[in-house]
Amino acid sequence: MREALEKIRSDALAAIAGARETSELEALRVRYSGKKGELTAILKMMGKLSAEERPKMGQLANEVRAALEDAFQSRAKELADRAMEQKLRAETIDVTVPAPEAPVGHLHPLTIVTREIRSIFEAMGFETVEGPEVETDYYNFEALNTPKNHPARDVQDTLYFSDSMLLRTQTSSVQARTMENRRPPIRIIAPGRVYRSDAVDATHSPLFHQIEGLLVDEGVTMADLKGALGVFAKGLFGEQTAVRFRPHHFPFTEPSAEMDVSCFACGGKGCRFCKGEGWIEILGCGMVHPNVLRGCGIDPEKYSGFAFGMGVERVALLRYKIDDMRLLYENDVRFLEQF
Ligand code: 2NM
Repeated sequence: MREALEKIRSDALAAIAGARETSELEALRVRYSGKKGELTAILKMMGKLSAEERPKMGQLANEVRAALEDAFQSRAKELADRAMEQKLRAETIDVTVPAPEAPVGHLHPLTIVTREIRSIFEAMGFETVEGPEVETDYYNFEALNTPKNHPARDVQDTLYFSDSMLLRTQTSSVQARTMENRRPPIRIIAPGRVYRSDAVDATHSPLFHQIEGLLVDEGVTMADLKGALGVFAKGLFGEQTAVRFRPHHFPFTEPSAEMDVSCFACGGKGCRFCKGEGWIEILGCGMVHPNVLRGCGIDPEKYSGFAFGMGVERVALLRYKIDDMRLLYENDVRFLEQF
């Protein structure tokens, strides 16, 4: 029996030390220490021993059982530790790895330019107002001193729904509505979509965007117009920008002018960009016609004002040196993601 116990001890300890899995270890426990295990079988035979042998064998058997129990426990702990270590290693997260870059959208160049122009005028105290794109003949033309026979009213240029309803051709209609509803001082800009009966090409589109501005108060003169628009030009194209005004004609302003800015590509020397001129036309402007003020309920004897209007597409094309307006409407991501 001694040999049998010793053999169980050395076999079991070796097997336990070699167990690679918890399940393997559990099988060994059943094999040696389980109810029908090898060690258990020997313990059951104790009763058959002589009174002299029994205590010695009993002691040895207890030693073996305790040794196996220890070995099972420490091996089980080793295996559990190793499994945990492997799991941790497999699940390690390197928090210093840079996250994959999320794709971000881009502002449309027209949005960028519109916001820039708005913020320059808002810094000068102008408030942004909006109005309907489907307009009446009255606000789009009549209130703006544009007579019935004026060429701008021609169906060649204007998109009509009926004799009296149309798609606005300019955002001045918003300003006529504002003058009717408010008393001076008035300082507003009106950005928005406008429509013309034009075919699409590199510089034309039946839908485009305008920003028009209006300032009405007592004692407003052409000097105020030149000052405000000079500040605007420097704000948009840089401090070195010079402006010049050329006489022009609009039905809603008198006198009227077009404003040029010194070429921001060559600084005024003349280049491919300004076609050798040194100047680039940027907007139309003028002193609000007394008929317009009167028609909107503002006394032209007491008040005067200046107004201006510009195409946002034109400014964006110049600003970003884009040579075809259609690029602004195609929404090709390869174009848009450059802004
Ligand atoms: C322009 C050029 C000159 C203009 C006039 C008005 C109003 F409503 F006050 F009469 N708003 N905008 C104006 C003046 C617009 O665009 C080229």
